[in-house]
Amino acid sequence: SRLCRGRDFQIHRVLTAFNSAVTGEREILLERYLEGWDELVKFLESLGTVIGFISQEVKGKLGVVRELRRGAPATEEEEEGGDPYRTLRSMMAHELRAGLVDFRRQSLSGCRTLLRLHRALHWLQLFLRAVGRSSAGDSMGALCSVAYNQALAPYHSWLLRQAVGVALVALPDRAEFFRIVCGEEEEEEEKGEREREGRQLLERTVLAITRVYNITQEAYQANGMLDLP
Ligand code: 1Q0
Repeated sequence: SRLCRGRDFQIHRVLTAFNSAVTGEREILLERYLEGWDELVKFLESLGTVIGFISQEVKGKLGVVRELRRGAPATEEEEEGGDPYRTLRSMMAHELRAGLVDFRRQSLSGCRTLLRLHRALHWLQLFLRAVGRSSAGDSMGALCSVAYNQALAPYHSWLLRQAVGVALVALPDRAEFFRIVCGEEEEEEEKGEREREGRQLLERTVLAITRVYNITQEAYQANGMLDLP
């Protein structure tokens, strides 16, 4: 069932990954960033087949960045730092230097690929914040689509927006959502406690994601890469 597969997902792993993705020098460690997404994919996969095309899309993007990373030997100038895909900024510098970033057409760069994940992280930030503030009976689909319309829809075709609208109808209700986030409650009386814990964890996760999002946004802005095709 949905719940059994959902047990695999651990929100604290999302929190840990995104927290440890940021270094003291405000660098984003790509491996940690991708690990945060790996955990989010588990959540998506627990939602079943209608959402399937969304988790396929995310897995595809993660695969592209990892593939580029595997295939990129450090150039001489980069030798010192080793892996050019270690951090977001080193990836940007490396891909710009290697001429991999195309500002006019679609290309297969880590920069344009991660930009898609970055926009999706904006959606997630808005959505989770709304979930944290929601009350019993609120529709997850509605919260989701408000965030979607703000953060992602402007970058999607009309056809895709319709498909997303259909997929959102299949979202679990709020109670099940919190069950996935907090784990299953054994006793009815523990429910309130679980929800408080869940909300707290959600809040900390939103903060971690927001920090990663803001630093990433600055880096894209500084390189004039916010609109990469
Ligand atoms: C929880 C429900 C998820 C609802 C997802 C909202 C809408 C997502 C729409 C995704 C459409 C994907 C189809 C392909 C789109 C691409 O064309 C597009 C652009 O790429 P490109 O190469 O064509 O230029 N790709 C994207 O825009 C990437 C979008 C990925 C969206 C992924 C969002 C899913 C995030 C999921 C994490 C959910 C965890 C929530 C709960 C955590 C626990 C508290």
